[in-house]
Amino acid sequence: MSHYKSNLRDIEFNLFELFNVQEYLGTGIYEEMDADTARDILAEVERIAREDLAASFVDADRNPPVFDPATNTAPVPASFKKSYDTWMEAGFWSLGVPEEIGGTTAPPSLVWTTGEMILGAHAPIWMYCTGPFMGSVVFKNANGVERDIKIAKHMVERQWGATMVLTEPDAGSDVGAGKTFATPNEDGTWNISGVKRFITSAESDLQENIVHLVLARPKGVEGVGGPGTKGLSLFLVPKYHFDVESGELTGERNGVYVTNVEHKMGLKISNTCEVTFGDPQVGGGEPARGWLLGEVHDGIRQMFDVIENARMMVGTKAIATLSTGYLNALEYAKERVQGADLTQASDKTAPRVTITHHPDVRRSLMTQKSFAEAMRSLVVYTSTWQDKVQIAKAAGEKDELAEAVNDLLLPIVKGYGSERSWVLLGTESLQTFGGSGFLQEYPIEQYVRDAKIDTLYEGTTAIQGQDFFFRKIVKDQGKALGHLAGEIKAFIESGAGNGRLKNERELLATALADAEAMVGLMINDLMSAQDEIKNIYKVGLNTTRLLMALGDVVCAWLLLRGAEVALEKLSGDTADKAFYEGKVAAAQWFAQLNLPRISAELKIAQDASLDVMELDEAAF
Ligand code: ST9
Repeated sequence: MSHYKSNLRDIEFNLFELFNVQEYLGTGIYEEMDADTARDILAEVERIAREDLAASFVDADRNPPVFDPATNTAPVPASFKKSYDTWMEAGFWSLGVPEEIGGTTAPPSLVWTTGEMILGAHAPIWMYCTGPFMGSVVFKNANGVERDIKIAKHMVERQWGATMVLTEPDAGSDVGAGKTFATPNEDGTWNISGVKRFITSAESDLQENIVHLVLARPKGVEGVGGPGTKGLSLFLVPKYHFDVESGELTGERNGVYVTNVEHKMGLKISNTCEVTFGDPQVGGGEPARGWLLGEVHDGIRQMFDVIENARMMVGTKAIATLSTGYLNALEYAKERVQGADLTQASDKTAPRVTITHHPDVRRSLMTQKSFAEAMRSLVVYTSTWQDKVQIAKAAGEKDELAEAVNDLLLPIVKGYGSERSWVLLGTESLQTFGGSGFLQEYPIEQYVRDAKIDTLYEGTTAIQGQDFFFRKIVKDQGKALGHLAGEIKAFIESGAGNGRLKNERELLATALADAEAMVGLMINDLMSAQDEIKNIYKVGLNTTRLLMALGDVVCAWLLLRGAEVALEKLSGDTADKAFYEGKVAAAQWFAQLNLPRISAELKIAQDASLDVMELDEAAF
């Protein structure tokens, strides 16, 4: 039986009942992708995810790749290869990749909802198969250079692997501290030298070739390669050399070798590699040759095309895992008989009941359900803004508002989504199983181990909090936040829910006002830092708090919007009564339990003092 429990009903609710994507599916650039086609794709992906991709979930964890230093290889187990091949043969990986390089036009809202199911069933399959997606980034940044467009096409058509190569042993969050450098050759290629760390999918036996997208500092050219991220350029460095015209491998190895594979807490099938470039002592000692993509010093901007997509992926992965964790916990709770109903607790002869009868188990299950469904809505809502960006782009326009709102939401999806999911998986989903949750007999312990990384890679939660405040609010001059707050206020004032959601709309109004006050407070602290620089620490003490608080506000709002739709359905004839009642209950639960806490968070933010920063290190 599959470990993976999908929630296709709720995915379709979000797409077609809440956000109404059918209004633009089947039209314009999505002419070939109407709502029926999208539903068929979702149903087939759900089947493949549950039956084929989930099949190798346990084996891949128990028998992870072993690094062989003699050959610099780390092959994956046969079970995983079978799942991977099934996914590649199904062809849905091409959704969202531009048609010009061999992909299939699809709205991001469809890409991320199919993505939820792959990521929930077996995330590393998605992570190993992102070569064609990275081909899109190469295509986008090729600046019309034929060579790079051809490389992008080979990446798609030949289904090569690809990696994002930023991190170094001493340059993690601080990418600009990277020392890997690149020197130009006369033939237009560059030689890359250095050691990178924590590189996902840099080695496996799944693809014929891997193209590494490497940030390095150009050297030996006057005036380039300065310090920080702005001195970095992006290079395409293949594992094997190939003929650029045909894509055929030449048989020559490039001097880029995996020199270690990390031993990790979870997500073990996903090879996390140390990669050494151009070291004469490593492999055959060949130079690591690559091509510069676009212009020098554009590397960090180009790499953020990858990072933004990867941050969305990580948040979606975490949330997908919470959803299947909850549904596994629910199934167990419905069957597990333990103890008497609390109203009969003193009667030792009272019948024993399933644990769903116990108040604390109901509290836990509804907490899991409400967060899983809230954050799914957050992912789908965010992806509908990406749809708008894509539609405008296809019309030769730029939807600046959609770009800014998407940018604002990304750290919430990634930072808030991963934190809430990982904590709830450990404290609630696993806990529902009692001691059995600690056993490998059930999937939850692996979910917990596999989901922890989501708060760490692609920018830790601290980085997400800083990005959210300094870049997405302050640098944006509050435009996207102002728009979002405006939408939430319109909902609060709308009378949505016909009286049934009155209390929750009031809770939302207070929480939004508190979150806005927190933003105001932090902006004041930031301004005052111009006179007293240490006040910047007060901002730094609150960035993660603000991210989590606004995440709660946005999630509550999205659930309440869903509840409004559900109440409308319940007012007529519906065969789906339990589903819609569940939507209303989850929204009310989320609002009642989480929104009042934002007032306390504001108070904590207001009371932030510099004491902790002034404390001697020795006192810690
Ligand atoms: C990793 C791998 O963790 C994990 C698993 C990967 C799984 C693989 C799967 C990948 C799938 C991906 C497929 C892709 C396909 C795409 C398809 C598309 C259809 N937003 O603030 P400044 C830029 S890898 C956008 O001064 P610092 C911007 O250009 C490791 N851009 O930064 C800016 O210039 P300007 C992950 C942003 O102080 C410039 O950077 N590592 C954003 O120099 C400088 O900005 C990390 O994530 C943004 N949010 O450097 C690093 N932010 O201002 C975490 C910055 O002129 N660290 N830019 O516009 C950080 O993010 C740091 O904040 C820092 C700071 C490095 C940016």
